[in-house]
Amino acid sequence: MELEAIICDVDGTLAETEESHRAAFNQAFRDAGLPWHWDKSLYGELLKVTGGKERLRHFIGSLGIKTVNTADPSLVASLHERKTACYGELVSRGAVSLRSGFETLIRQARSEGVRLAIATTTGLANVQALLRSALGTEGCSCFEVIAAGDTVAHKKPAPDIYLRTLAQLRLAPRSCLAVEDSHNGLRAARAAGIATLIVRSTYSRFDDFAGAARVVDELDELCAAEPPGPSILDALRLLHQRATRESG
Ligand code: XBP
Ligand code: MG
Repeated sequence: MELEAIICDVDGTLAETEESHRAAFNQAFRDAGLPWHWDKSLYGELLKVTGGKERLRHFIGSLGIKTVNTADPSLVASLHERKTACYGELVSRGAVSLRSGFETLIRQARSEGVRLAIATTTGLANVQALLRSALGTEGCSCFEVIAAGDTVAHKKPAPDIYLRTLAQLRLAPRSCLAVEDSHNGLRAARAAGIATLIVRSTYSRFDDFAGAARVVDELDELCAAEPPGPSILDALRLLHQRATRESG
């Protein structure tokens, strides 16, 4: 079966964004006068909960009822709004760039007519900020579908965001390949019936990737340098072909 579309996750996959998300959460806490700080180790644990608002709710819940402010129902919304603004500023200042190989893949896919889409947990504003900063003003138009954030009822590991992306592309799961970095992302894509390539990220390095079509540390690993191997896009086509053949 021919590969018709590549569906990319954003956080951890297209770019190593999580340190900027973490910095933005911490800035929002400081701005609100809260004595909270998420260090790398705590953030690694908190990442098991996908979605910034959901992560905040989970963290506040874990503090217990005695903590000040936590009874305020608008706390999560206002912290997340501030966090999103801080993240946008960081990204527009160039704090985040695309991971190795993705710009090449995007160019190859566009020139060879393979459709590109995004299925992510983060908000649309964050995706747009990243694509503009990394690929210029036309960055967003590289992706035919951008399915983001709160457009679905259940975030990853639920398949909802992938099912929405497939519906918008009007494609069957078997004609697509997902590119993800995390266990939750893999579960979401697989539950939607999509073969999945894992490009491990800083925070997901030790996740369980059973069920992935392949696991690499960087996209360029897919094409051996000597002798000249396939292009990244051709390597993805081969991977997709093999994965769909194996699944019957
Ligand atoms: C990424 C996330 C995101 C970001 C925060 O998950 O969980 O929530 O950490 O973004 P995935 P928001 O890569 O699996 O899509 O604060 O905008 O939700
Ligand atoms: Mg991710």
